[in-house]
Amino acid sequence: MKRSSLLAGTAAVAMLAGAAAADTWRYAFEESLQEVQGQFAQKFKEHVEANSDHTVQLFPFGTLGESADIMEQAQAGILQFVNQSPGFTGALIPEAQVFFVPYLLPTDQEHLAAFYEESKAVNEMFPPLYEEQGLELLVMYPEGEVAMTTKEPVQTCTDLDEVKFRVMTNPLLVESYRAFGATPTPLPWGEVYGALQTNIIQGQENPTFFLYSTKMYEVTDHITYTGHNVFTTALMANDDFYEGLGDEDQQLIQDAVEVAYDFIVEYQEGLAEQELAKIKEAKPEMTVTVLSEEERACFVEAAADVEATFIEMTGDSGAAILEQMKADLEATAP
Ligand code: 6CS
Repeated sequence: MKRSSLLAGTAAVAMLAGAAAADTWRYAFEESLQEVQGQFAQKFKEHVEANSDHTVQLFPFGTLGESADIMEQAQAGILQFVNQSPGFTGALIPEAQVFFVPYLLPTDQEHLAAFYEESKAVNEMFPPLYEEQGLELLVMYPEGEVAMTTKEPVQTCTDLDEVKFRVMTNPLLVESYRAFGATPTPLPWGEVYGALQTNIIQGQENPTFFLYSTKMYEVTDHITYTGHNVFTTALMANDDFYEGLGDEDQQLIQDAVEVAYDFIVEYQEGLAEQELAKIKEAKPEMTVTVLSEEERACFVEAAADVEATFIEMTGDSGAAILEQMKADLEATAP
């Protein structure tokens, strides 16, 4: 081959390699750009784009369907990244339902931040389980304590009698609300506002910022903090995509995740209080109740049954994760 055509060929290969290196990565999440998952995603994008030629294309809630749809798309490799909470992933990875054992996670934000970062259960035991589903688990992070919003006041478990309570499509979450005395009704998020409006359901749970941003106060009248859980979420990559990347790109992703994690922990300081004040301003008649220890007793009692159900559902694998999580929580306690 002539030297000139060899050089032209080399240049073409370099160009192609360059083109392949400057990819567009599609990243979907379950919330809007202004909500916690959206803030995390924007930080991730910012870091990737500032430190490489890649572009991250963000798909907020609704642009590609419901949570179940974006998970399917990520597993199929149509999306490179998906942020989905174990509230939905638990239907795919039974052990991920551990995040719905009531009163397992603390509500203290500092403790939580250290837990997700350092937990052996989260960072070593869960990744192989996600891998079996074609997913690289990149990080888990908290979105705040969940509160119930209902049409009637809730002071104790019996107040949930006959209440059709919306839960994410997660079998253990269904069992939790059954144990709390309600009639659990699993629904995708997109149906919740309408179902409350038409009285198909009479309650739902979510972190405070989400109660404000999604206007849950328009279709419910009472907010109750039982302290039974914190909303956990997770960022995953399609495993084939991730494994096919070079070391440099894998490191770039790990760094972007770390930057976004630190950012989102700080971002949420005081967020619940701030968003609750906005709810009160928008609807002064909304009642806000923090249950006392005595009032929580029946929810705490129910938690033991839910934990037993979790172990029944997941066997030795789930039991080992639960035990490790408890040890990790103890080790990271302030
Ligand atoms: O309840 C849900 O389904 C939704 N909650 C939050 C806080 N984020 C996304 C999720 O789909």
